[in-house]
Amino acid sequence: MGDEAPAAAVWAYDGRVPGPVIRARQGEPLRLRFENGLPQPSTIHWHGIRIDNAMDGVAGLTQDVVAPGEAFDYVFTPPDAGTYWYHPHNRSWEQVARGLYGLLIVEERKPPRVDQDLVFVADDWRLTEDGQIHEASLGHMRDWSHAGRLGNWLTVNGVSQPRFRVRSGERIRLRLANCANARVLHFVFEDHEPKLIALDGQPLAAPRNLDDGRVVLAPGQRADLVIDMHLDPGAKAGIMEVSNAGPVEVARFIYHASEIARSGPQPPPSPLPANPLPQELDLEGAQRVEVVMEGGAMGRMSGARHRGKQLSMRELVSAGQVWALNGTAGMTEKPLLKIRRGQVAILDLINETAWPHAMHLHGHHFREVERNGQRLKEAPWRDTVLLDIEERAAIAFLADNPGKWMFHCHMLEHQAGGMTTWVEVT
Ligand SMILES: [Cu+2]
Repeated sequence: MGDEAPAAAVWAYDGRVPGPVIRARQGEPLRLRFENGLPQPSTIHWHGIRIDNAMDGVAGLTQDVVAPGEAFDYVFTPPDAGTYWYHPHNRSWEQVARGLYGLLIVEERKPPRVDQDLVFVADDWRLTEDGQIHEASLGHMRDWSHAGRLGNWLTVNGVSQPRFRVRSGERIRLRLANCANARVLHFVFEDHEPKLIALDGQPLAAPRNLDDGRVVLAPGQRADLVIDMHLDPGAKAGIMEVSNAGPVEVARFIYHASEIARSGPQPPPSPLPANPLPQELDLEGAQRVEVVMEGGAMGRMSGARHRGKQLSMRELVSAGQVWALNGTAGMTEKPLLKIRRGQVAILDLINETAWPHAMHLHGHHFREVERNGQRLKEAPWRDTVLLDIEERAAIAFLADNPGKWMFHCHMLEHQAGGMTTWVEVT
């Protein structure tokens, strides 16, 4: 990757990719007007916000599409502080690929003290040789039935290899988000030891070191880090993406040549203030449902229901459907789970496919309570969970937000290709 790539023609919020960083305050109403200047209907989904259902932005489930030339007012009060993001929830596989996404930061009432609060919004673009969005492959079934639309050009904050200017001795907060359609990103920080303080917007009980020295983000996931810039003035250090054969530098810290913010080590970072999530989940009394994930290339699926009809694999493919949850491709009339408000739900996710998937629940955060048969205790709160090939995970959440909530793969081609369902909290 060089710096010479021409700017690609994109679809953008307020003319920018990523869209503007929206800063909100925890517990204070936010009012946003979406005016659709696209050639297609769209909506905006506020990913990770435990939002009023009517504001969740899911075309066909929580609202009608916003036609070209029309507008929609999103008004909601974010209950949780943290790092969230927004993107269309109509033809997301195309609209996100074209550049429609941005960060939504909900500030803590008492933010932790850092010298810089920086964003790191990653994307994986598929570009043509002359640096334009590869349009011919949008909607390509081969992508849909395999890993999704993987790109050939990684950007951070909309550019290739941005420089983050820092001073020796500074403490920074770095908010990472994976806004790629389908690629799972693995970041490694040269010569620095980040502490993880939040995942998917939700604070960890205690800051901790990175597992295997890397941040792994599936599409849709976020991580907040605190990094102490302990190198000498004039130093440089790369941030590498290492999911491919060799590491690729995607961004770089550049230390000021002479300025020193402070010298000597700093005390370890404190945990972020907790958000108003449940203290405990009563798993004994939970309503439990299996979610069998099937389909895709090299899968065992021979057919599935789609729009009320049992279809063969061939018929499914011609309907653009290649994945299924519990034997159904695409949305069902009835929810996967109907649950009374205040009850705990457990979803047993069983990945019977030859591909990883990033399952995203709307309107709630959940805790993973089992992974491949192993019980987990006090796992971090998340809104998106990555399951590797043939993995199983059980996730639990308190169904405290009434409405109709999507549950789908956030590899956007998998979602569009059938891996989508919903739960209803009554
Ligand atoms: Cu998937």
